[in-house]
Amino acid sequence: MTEQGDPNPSPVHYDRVGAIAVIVIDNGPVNALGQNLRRALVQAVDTFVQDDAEIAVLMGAGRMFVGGADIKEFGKPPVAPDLPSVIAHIESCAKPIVAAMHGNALGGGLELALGCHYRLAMPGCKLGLPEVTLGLLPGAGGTQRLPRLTGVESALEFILSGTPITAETALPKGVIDRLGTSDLRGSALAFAQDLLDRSAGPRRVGDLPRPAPNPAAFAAMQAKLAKTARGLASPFAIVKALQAACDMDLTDGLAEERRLFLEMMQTPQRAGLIHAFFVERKVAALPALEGVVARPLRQIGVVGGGTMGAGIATSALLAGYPVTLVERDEKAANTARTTIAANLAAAVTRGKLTQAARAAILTDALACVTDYAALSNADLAIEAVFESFDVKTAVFAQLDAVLKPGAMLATNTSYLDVNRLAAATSRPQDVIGLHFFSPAHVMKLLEIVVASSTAPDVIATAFALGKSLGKVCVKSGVCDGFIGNRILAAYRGAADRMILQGASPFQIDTALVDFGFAMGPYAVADLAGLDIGFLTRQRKEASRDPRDIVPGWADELVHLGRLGQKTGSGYYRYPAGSRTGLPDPQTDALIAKYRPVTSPPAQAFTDAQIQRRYLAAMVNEAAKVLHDGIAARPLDIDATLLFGYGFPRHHGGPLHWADSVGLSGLLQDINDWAQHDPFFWAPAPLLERLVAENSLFASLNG
Ligand code: 3H9
Repeated sequence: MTEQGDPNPSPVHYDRVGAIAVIVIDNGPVNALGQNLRRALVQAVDTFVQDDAEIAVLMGAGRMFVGGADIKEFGKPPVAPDLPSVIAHIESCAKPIVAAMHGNALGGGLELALGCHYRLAMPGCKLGLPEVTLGLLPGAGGTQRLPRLTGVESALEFILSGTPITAETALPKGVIDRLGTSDLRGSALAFAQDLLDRSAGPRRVGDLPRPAPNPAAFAAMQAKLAKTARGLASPFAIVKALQAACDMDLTDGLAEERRLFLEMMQTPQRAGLIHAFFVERKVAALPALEGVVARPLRQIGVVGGGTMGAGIATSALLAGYPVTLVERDEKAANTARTTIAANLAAAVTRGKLTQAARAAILTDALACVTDYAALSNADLAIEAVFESFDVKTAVFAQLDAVLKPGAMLATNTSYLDVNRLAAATSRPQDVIGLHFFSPAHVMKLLEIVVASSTAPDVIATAFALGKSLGKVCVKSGVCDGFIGNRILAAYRGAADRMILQGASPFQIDTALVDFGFAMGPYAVADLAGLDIGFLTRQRKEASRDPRDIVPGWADELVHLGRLGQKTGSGYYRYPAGSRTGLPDPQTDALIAKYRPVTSPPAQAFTDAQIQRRYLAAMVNEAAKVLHDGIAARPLDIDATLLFGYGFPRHHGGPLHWADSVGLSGLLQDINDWAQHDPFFWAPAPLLERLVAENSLFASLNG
């Protein structure tokens, strides 16, 4: 515990208020239960046992009670004391201990509170067991103690969802005993005093009877998981642990939980999910921007009110920015307003906004106009007009003329040369790319495309904006497609090549769904509309390398009017009104015409082969993107694919996946495929270097 002037202050403070001992966890930023803290907690309980205090309250300093076990320790050998024994030490204490929670009580944090004898939480405090989102299960008694309090069905749903509930919701469920009032310490002391006045002794959740078994609930959950958690391990381990809670006494149930927890800890899924957790947080930490002050952002302008522009405006409005949207005429401006109003109504339905707040936004914060002059006060204007260099430069010229000095110009282009767009203005230092993904108010990824002329404080402002919009921001350099669409072109190319060699779209999609993608590339193409790919191919025609292949079958589908879901057929057939595609023999017959009759012969691919080629193409191109300096770190690429392209989170991102399966084997395969198709499968120099050095992409994350 803390000694004054100690250079290594203890993560736990102990003091007394009369007969009440106050134990404060102080291990910022999230009071994670690392080894030092666990040891200090045991010492604090021992001090409490030995002194004459009659009751103790346990609370957190800073923003929260406890954010959970220390995730940074995972994957390393466990160090004593482990969390289950710390909690057992607390639960077995002969004098009562009260947990007083605020902010967050997550994972091991909530389990710690469940080991205490009484629980109070401040209004709005979030209580959750999010271990499933990390490929784990609660491993410090949560699966055994929680169902003793709430019943097994409720605990099963809560733990499998991983989603926290508020203190207000937790109270009637019996997870907490009391809601705090104004301040944490005052509420905690008042509760402890009440307990003292009632001579309340320790009351152990572990002493409660086993929860009543509920075979129907288990069967229903198993059936649900078979569909929703296919390929994942930890949801099924959670079900087993809760079954143990019903079937075993506390000691055996805890042992079974620990066994399952340690088993999950060894899975690649756990490593992938925890990599994704850290990537999401590290991606915006750019050493080059340290100390750079962002420009003020009070008023945002958007040009273009189509799906993308309206989505960007919605996102900014939801974050509290006033937005002025410019359209070319009254009719278009009204349509944009209607789209935004509908987006905001959907946000109300999702519980993100109140009706009153929506009404206030539409009245006070949004202006849809036709005159660029309305942007004279904007600090940033984002154009989201038709994807053409000429159209966008014309819009930038108008913006350049009306925006005040120091105001930023952003383009939402998904492939145009931002360097050239910037050079066409009088303020290239103020120009940046903000590549939102559709729908812009929903999708998490924001590619921040930095031109060679962009000023550092403009980059910092873009990151600050993205953070306030709740986006995962990735810095990209300028190239065709930036990070994400450039890599997408490569793995789509690999899929098309497999089609030429005998695989069907259905087979490819099925194999990739099996890998964990929500949809395969051909189902996605049908959803987006095949005309989009067609236009991209036309755009690239002039610069296409003659050695590249063109999926003529995709062009032919477009010529036949098979544009995907919106026309009832594309790669798949969509029976009236259905959004689920059925494999279509006509598509297969059409594709067959494009396959070479002779070399290389049609191949039958296994699912594993399809997955490996698709991912190898992704990794190879990602290594080229890194080598070219378009992405600064492998984690930027993992974030891009995870948050914008549906890469399955439990694989951690393509470069984490590559490290985990082994780079030398991947390079070997790429070299083998290059024998037949040296143009497409040219190995990335960076991949070759990493293999030669026996190194990993992770070594480049800094
Ligand atoms: C568990 O508990 C297992 C047990 O059942 C059994 C054990 C035997 N550990 O997110 P933020 C870092 S599993 C280590 O920006 P916020 C984070 O990386 C765990 N570090 O703050 C960041 O570092 P940096 C179950 C952690 O206010 C900094 O703290 N718990 C941990 O937006 C600030 O984080 C969870 O899954 C951690 N547990 O959100 C909860 N958590 O500054 C995971 C955070 O270097 N955590 N860091 O980038 C969260 O959901 C959010 O961090 C939280 C705060 C809501 C707590």
